[in-house]
Amino acid sequence: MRRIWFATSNPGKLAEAKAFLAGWEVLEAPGEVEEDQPDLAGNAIKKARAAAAGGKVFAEDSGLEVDALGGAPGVHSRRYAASDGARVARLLSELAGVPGREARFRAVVALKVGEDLHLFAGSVEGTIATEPRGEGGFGYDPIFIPGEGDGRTFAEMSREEKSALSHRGRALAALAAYLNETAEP
Ligand code: ITT
Repeated sequence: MRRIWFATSNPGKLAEAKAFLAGWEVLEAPGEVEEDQPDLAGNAIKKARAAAAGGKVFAEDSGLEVDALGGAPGVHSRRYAASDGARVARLLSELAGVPGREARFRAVVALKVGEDLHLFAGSVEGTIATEPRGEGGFGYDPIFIPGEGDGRTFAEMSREEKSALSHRGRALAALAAYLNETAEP
């Protein structure tokens, strides 16, 4: 099977990517870096470059932008608090009493092939729920309601349902199309 490395330490992201890249063996590449770049693309490139893997390797950086908070937590989504539960709690408390709960997830995938880099982006518009709902997914999924869905949060959907609408699903679909077009049989 064709092989590709994913430089991530997030098991939720890895599971989503494996489901997308059918026909590819997706291996987790070790390598933690400081995510100190000003935007998602910069961090994704930094993670892909730092990965201890040869051949094809990709990394992804993602974040949740809340309009009423001026786009926060955005590129700082992981550093917003120490755990998924604490991140969700902080966001809900920042939004208490604030009118307007529009938000979007964004993801940028950086694929490194030798010295070449290719970027694939995806986003999904939605709103922030007033309380967490659902057990699936990870991160902010229990409070994100995609606008193109049926009112359920991402955490109330199956992985397939989430990926059909999500920022990462869109970026991964573009990555998969590129890989399948360019890889040798
Ligand atoms: P890496 O090892 O791949 O860097 P990470 O968890 O550190 O994994 P990021 O630096 O890209 O990932 O941080 C993105 C954060 O944004 C992530 O920890 C979640 O809190 C949140 N996030 C990203 N995508 C999400 C999704 O699909 N659902 C819910 N939360 C998400």
